[in-house]
Amino acid sequence: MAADTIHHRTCPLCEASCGLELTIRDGAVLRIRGDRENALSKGFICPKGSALQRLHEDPDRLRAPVVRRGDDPATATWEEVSWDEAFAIVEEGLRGVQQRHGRNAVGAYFGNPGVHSLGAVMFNAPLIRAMGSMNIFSASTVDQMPKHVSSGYLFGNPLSIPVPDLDRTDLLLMLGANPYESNGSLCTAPDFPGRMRAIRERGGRIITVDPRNTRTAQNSDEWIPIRPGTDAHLLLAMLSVLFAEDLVDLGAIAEFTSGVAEVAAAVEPFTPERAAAITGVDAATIVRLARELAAADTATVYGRIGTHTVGFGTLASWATDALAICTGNMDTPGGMMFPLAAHESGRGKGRGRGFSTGRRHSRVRNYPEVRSEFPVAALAEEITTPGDGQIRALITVAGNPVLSTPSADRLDAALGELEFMVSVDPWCNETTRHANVILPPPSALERSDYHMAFFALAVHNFADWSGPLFPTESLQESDILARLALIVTGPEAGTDPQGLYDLMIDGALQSAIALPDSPIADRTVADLRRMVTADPSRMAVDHLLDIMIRTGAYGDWFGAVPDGLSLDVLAASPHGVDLGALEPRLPAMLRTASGTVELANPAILDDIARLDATSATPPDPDALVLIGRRDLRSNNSWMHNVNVLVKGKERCTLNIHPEDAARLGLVDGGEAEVASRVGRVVVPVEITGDILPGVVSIPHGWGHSLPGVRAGIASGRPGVNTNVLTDPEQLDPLSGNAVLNGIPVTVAPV
Ligand SMILES: Nc1nc2c(c(=O)[nH]1)N[C@H]1C(S)=C(S)[C@@H](COP(=O)(O)OP(=O)(O)OC[C@H]3O[C@@H](n4cnc5c(=O)[nH]c(N)nc54)[C@H](O)[C@@H]3O)O[C@H]1N2
Ligand SMILES: Nc1nc2c(c(=O)[nH]1)N[C@H]1C(S)=C(S)[C@@H](COP(=O)(O)OP(=O)(O)OC[C@H]3O[C@@H](n4cnc5c(=O)[nH]c(N)nc54)[C@H](O)[C@@H]3O)O[C@H]1N2
Ligand code: SF4
Ligand SMILES: [Mo]
Repeated sequence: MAADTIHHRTCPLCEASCGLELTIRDGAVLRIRGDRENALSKGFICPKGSALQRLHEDPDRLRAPVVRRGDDPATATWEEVSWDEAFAIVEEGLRGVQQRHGRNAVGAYFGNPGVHSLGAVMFNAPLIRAMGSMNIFSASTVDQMPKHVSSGYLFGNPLSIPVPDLDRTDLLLMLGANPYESNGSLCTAPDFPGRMRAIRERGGRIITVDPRNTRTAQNSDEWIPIRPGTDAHLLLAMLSVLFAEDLVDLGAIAEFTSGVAEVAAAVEPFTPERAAAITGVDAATIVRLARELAAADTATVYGRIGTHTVGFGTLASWATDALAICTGNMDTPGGMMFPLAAHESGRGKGRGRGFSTGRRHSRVRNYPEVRSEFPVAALAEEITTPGDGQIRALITVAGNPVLSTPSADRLDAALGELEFMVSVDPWCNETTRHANVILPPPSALERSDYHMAFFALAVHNFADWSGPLFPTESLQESDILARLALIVTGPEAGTDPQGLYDLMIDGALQSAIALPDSPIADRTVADLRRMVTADPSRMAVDHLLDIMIRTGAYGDWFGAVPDGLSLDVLAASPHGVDLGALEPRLPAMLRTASGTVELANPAILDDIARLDATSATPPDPDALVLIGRRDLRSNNSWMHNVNVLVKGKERCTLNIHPEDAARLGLVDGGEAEVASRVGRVVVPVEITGDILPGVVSIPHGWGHSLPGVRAGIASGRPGVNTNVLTDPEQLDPLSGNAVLNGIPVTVAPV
């Protein structure tokens, strides 16, 4: 018997990006533990991390491309084919639609796990460019798009997202986030709960604003219950208190911040008394919160899903950052800070073109493009509404919009009307069952990992790369996406992804050589390309990553900077590389046209006026609104086929307060029908005092009972699809983000 071997890699399953230690025996994973020597996660692991191996071993996970035979998902069969056969069918399908209906007739949806897969992170963009279609959608518009838009307006770059400096702050004000279950989002902080404990142990305070008394709220110093969808009122009222009491002090960023006076005037009507009537948070508490924020030595204001997936998501997102700015807590240790990841250049002139939206509009409901996407809430209508530009073929990559997007049943029906659909996905699920061809990428243990998006959001600068643990016969995700890009480009593009890789590698090297003051100005592309591609075990994504890292903020510039980073250095550092505590990055990273932090972008001021105008309606005391929730052992829609994660008590339940349950005649464990403007579901009732009266909650990502889903365990514990209830007409107009929290519903016993 061979000796056990140890392998280290980053867990790709959520944003926390924990370091894992895998013990391998006889070619299989024997055990997965947290890597205690990992510089960022220090041994932390959650129950999902150890399930990585079960996902890899899941018999329902596709290992080869499959082609659907039959039109009805309930009776269709799937035939395994070779990669070449699969791509031939995809070519005929996609090019046929392009020829018959034009380029906009091929649409695409990109889902969340793509952001966790290096192949998709690198090759979704080339695929989108090659499509030349305006019909691009993603999970961003059921998630964080409001943050991109507010960052775009404030800092000129939608990717400049400040994170709370958890390890140094004295005050964490958290809204609409539940890191005890989610492990944190737009804030990569493995062991978020441990970091929260540390804040309190060093004498700091944590205040959590949430309609539910979550585990996060329970482990805070204070829980402030709030009516769903009203955070913008609370936050604007806090700003108005700061101005009214002369507590505004911008600190070091004052000299390059503009628009303070305009904001002061705009927030004036939002008094604490007015906000109290709308939010349910009393006026004295609002005043105290503003004063506490101003008085704290250092403070952070961190808002997530609950503040973003609402009708004023962008405004609420802006207001969290505006509060940090106005209290001197932006871009300073212990406040909100900008990470600098190893693949980022960190260069910048401190100004740029700024951010705007609306270069194009969606065909049916005229929504503006935001970051070159349309709201996913508009996907179904773009498929079903005839006319020029109607979507007739769809590419999905790492997404399950039939469970994750508003009015999901309507989208489910719409997918059945497509002329052709191809999905890049390891499972045949609620969405991909509609595909003509499913192209499965390898498992997370068969690929390279570098958590690019999330190291750029980490509370401590850090880098970690790992190569594949197991070999695979399958194509890498980059190969699949590159082949798709070539197909949609047209016959002239050929079929060899290597051509695309060479183009991208040479292009990246050429730009690095051409940079002003480039340390490699005297080198040639050919010479550098040889260095990057020397190791035959590395793949295209590794080559591209190596270039980014070597020419990044900590890079070795191909030897020009001694002791700098390269992929070789990361490969030799199984526990990751500690790149130090976060450091101030303003004003160099600004990309606004004015070269200032633009507090008072006209779009934001207009939205403040919109909030002012719409807040007249007082909440109806008898009405119920629906919100979501997350559970530590789940992850959106796709980890319910792992028995250790789903066994035990039913988790897809309706949480309701005892008073509401009594009033409506609901009993714990009984069933309730929940109905919204657009749909209805029947769901088991779970009565709990940990939710506000007037608010009910159902988690998303469930509803695996649809015919044709190939997931044995998930189908046995299907739950219901809460997105049958969410309303595609309800959007945050600035970002196109769907409203997923605060949906008016009625509830009745069954
Ligand atoms: N009501 C309500 N709805 C919500 C939310 C909510 O809070 N409430 N949250 C929203 C949020 S934040 C998000 S991010 C979305 C998620 O929405 P989606 O991204 O649409 O859905 P996921 O459930 O993440 O499904 C991911 C798909 O990726 C596949 N997959 C897994 N790993 C890989 C891989 O390595 N490569 C590829 N190609 N595919 C892979 C899975 O099989 C699955 O089909 O849901 C949103 N929907
Ligand atoms: N275990 C697990 N982890 C996950 C995921 C998962 O599905 N399961 N999904 C991952 C993804 S894609 C994401 S984006 C992140 C999300 O990470 P988080 O943002 O932490 O998401 P949630 O746990 O849903 O927490 C949102 C909280 O907002 C509250 N809320 C709802 N409406 C409002 C409101 O109007 N105002 C306020 N203040 N609060 C409100 C809800 O009660 C809930 O407690 O989690 C990631 N991690
Ligand atoms: S917290 Fe996230 S990254 Fe860490 S082990 Fe769990 S799923 Fe993986
Ligand atoms: Mo998400």
